[in-house]
Amino acid sequence: MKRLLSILLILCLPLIARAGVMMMGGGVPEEGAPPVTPDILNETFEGTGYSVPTWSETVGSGCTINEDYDATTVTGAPANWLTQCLQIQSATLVANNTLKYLGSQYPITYTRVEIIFSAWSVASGPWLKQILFTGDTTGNQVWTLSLQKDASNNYHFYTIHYTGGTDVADASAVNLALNTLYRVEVKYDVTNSAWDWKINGVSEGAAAMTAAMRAGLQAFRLGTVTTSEVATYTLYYDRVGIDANEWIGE
Ligand SMILES: [Ca+2]
Ligand SMILES: [Ca+2]
Repeated sequence: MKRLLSILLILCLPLIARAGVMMMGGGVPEEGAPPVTPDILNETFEGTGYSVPTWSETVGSGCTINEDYDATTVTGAPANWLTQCLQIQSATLVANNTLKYLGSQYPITYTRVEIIFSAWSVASGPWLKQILFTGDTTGNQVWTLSLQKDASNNYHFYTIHYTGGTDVADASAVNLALNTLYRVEVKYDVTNSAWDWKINGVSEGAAAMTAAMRAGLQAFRLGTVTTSEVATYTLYYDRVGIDANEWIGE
């Protein structure tokens, strides 16, 4: 009998523990709960074409944009990239990008993009290549993400954001490697005058913003935008999200 009670107790322990968590917290997420689902944009590239309408592509001569690329063949891609991701190959001095308008201009945005480079071919640093552009309703630059090659030929992420009536640049000290996943997250919060950006969950420099700021974010472009930097690269994007309230996270 005693043995039977012990077995029953062991079998019931997970239920007792779960009930305890629910009683304690109410809002405490259960273990294994899904991460934040982005409420403005949630693009995973699954299925034929884009997973969210409507993107418009500008494919440069000799370049590739493929939103149906087999994610399982990308070195460094995690399981949650699932079956498809976005591949962008840029040849040289041409614009090569895919653009989406968010439908409204959002004063608070938390953006997440996951990026893997499989090739970058340039002569020598210093050098800069914009790989993500965000704009307001009239197309003014809000913030951008670039790949920087410094004078020592190390690669970094590099941001520019608009605050105090000007473009402010910020280079990360994190040295990047090929075939490696990077989760880049950016907060541009006009309502609370706050800026921050993270690489793999680590802040690269939170800062207060001052007027004039851009009113908000509406245009969102992945890939090469400007045509002034000579370089070629192959990169992959996935799990592109924008949320109006909070960091999306991993
Ligand atoms: Ca697809
Ligand atoms: Ca995917």
